[in-house]
Amino acid sequence: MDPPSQSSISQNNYRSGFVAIVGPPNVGKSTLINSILGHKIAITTPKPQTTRKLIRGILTGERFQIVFVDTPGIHHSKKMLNQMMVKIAMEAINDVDVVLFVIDASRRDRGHEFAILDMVKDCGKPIILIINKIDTIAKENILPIIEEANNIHHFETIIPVSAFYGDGIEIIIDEIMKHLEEGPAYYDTYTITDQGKEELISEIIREKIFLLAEQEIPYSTLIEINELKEDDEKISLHAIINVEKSSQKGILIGKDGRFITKVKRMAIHDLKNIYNKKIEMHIWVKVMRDWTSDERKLKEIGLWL
Ligand SMILES: Nc1nc2c(ncn2[C@@H]2O[C@H](COP(=O)(O)OP(=O)(O)O)[C@@H](O)[C@H]2O)c(=O)[nH]1
Ligand SMILES: [Mg+2]
Repeated sequence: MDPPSQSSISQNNYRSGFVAIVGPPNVGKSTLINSILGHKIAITTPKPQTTRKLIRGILTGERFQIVFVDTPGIHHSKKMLNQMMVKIAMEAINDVDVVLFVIDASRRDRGHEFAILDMVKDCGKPIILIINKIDTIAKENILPIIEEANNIHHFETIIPVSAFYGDGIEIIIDEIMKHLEEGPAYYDTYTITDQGKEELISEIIREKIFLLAEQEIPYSTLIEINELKEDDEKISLHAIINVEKSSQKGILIGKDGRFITKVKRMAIHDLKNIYNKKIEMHIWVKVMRDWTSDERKLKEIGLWL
């Protein structure tokens, strides 16, 4: 069957809108967008401040299109790069119809999460509270979290989910639908993300560095993809991994290049699955001194508002 044309789907009560996924770092925002879409478009790691930019994921149904926006975690930080990431997340709220505020059920203390909510709650948009990671707690402990949340803010609704296991995801979609107005499809029906291939590939490499490297190294990496070539069977590319200091460069390459080889192997493994093609990757590690506190550099790479 041919896909419906743009003009035919914008008629007949077709609904569409934008939804921001916001919250503190590490609560599972990126896992949630991947779970909703059924595709990995955003990287996820056990470490905070993984997501740097806005990532759009598009869910298209028979009669609707929802554009989800994954955002960097909102937190307090003195670092210039982190402050920019928070600003990017806060600004994203202005452009959406619905906000999903995500918290982590496994945390014992809600104080921090509710302090972040305080920064968001007067945005004038309907806010749906998502209590994520319910797989990590006993069922009877969910209700007290809901009660606590109800005392803090009047949410449109509160939905307990496990983004990791895909529990509760359909309920989120149903709730969002209640807030969507009639509107056109903004993206063609087969698009699932607005990220270019270069962006997604550099994110996958960054994810592997987050998973393998210690401490500040993943936060100091900036990846550029060059010479991307693709045919029916193969994708080939050059990746430049920039770090802030030469000591970091040494660690990232590793003894006899072992560390970087592992990063490369893991990234290739994922990319093969994503694109169903052979991947040929050349990696270089370079030093771009102190780029995370360099206004000019941040502007150049679009991490500046
Ligand atoms: N147990 C469990 N872990 C989760 C769930 N959702 C996310 N995580 C984990 O929480 C960590 C942070 O997830 P991520 O999506 O990167 O969080 P973000 O910083 O809010 O985008 C990762 O290790 C995820 O695997 C969930 O529903 N259950
Ligand atoms: Mg994230």
